[in-house]
Amino acid sequence: MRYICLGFLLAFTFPASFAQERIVNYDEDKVGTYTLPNILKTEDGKRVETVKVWENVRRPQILTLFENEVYGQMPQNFDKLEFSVLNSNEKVMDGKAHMKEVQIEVFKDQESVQINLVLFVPSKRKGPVPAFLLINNRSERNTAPLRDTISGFWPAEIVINADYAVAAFQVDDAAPDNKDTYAQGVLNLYPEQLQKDNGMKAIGAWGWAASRIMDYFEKNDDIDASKVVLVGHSRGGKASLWAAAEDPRFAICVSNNSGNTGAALSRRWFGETVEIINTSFPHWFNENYKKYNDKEKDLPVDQHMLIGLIAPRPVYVTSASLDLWADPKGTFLAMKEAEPVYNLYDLRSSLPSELPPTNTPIINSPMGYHIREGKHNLTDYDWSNFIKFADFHFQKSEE
Ligand code: GTR
Repeated sequence: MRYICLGFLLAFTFPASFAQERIVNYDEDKVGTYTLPNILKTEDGKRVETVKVWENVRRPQILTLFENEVYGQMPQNFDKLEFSVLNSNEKVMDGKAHMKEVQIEVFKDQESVQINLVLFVPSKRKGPVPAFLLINNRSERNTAPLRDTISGFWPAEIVINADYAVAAFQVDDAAPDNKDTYAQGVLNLYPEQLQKDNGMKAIGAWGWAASRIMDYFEKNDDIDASKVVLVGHSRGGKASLWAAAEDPRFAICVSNNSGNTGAALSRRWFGETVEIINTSFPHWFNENYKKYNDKEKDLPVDQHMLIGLIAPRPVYVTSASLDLWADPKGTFLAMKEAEPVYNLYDLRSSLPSELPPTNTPIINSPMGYHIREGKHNLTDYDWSNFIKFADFHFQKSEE
């Protein structure tokens, strides 16, 4: 194996099981050179110069590559959707918000799956409001409807004070985050996916669930479904990118500290690698993706192309300075490499040419980014920038 040692970092930056078995590269000098697949060249070798060719030819090619080789298919057929309000309280957060717990049940053939949504809507709204939706990959305590726990992972009060609705669902409702049980959820509706090398797995199921919540938002008069910001952290941030790539109804995508097979370039081979992620989490990506273990250079895509699939919609990506496992530099470079797609739409990003200093967010731009000082996490600081980014884009579009 070709792992390189930087011993003292290992104990702090990646899971202990891997520290014992594998050595990970954290040395910028060892990254070497790599060639990314050309985001603007069609499979028959033509350069993409117009939005039309991008949307009709290249974008579908890239989406299919990600489905077949990385995240799996995302079937959208089902028999019916039912929404039930399980709990509602019109006066929470000192009267500032209306809380609802909603169960979204999706039926197909003889099966169904239930996705539970926690939703707060600002009381002083005059009409439908824009909303933030978090894919919650951590404990449900972070999204407590009673607000008996308050954490930076989902600071609902801050979002309500900024006049947005704020919602969250727990990934386990869609696919338990476990290699033995991930199929007990959305995949009950699509058992054939389990037989395919390009079949959906957990991250695809989480993205699918986000789309069903969008179906609900479209029917909810309190929510402006044309202004929904999808947020995910880490493995949830991989899912937010994938969901926004698959479902153009998400107006803005936020991917926080998403790292390998999220917003970071795989070919840099810095921090977590494709082999490591596929070995630790065999239930996240499709079977075909395992062909690329230790063979990143054979991938027909890299992660800048996932970001490019979100264009022309605004995308906000973050890193944390101590989170080398998720490769901050490779994350920023993936954003830069996706810029040409935004340029096709005449959208110019304000991203600098090099990784910006910590805590200097780039907000007024179709592609936003910050590297927060500190460790791998989702915090009030991150959310305050997501809100600024949404304010910038939503207010601008109303002018
Ligand atoms: C790590 C994993 C990362 C990231 C992270 C998380 O163990 O290696 O890819 O997703 O978990 O979700 O916090």
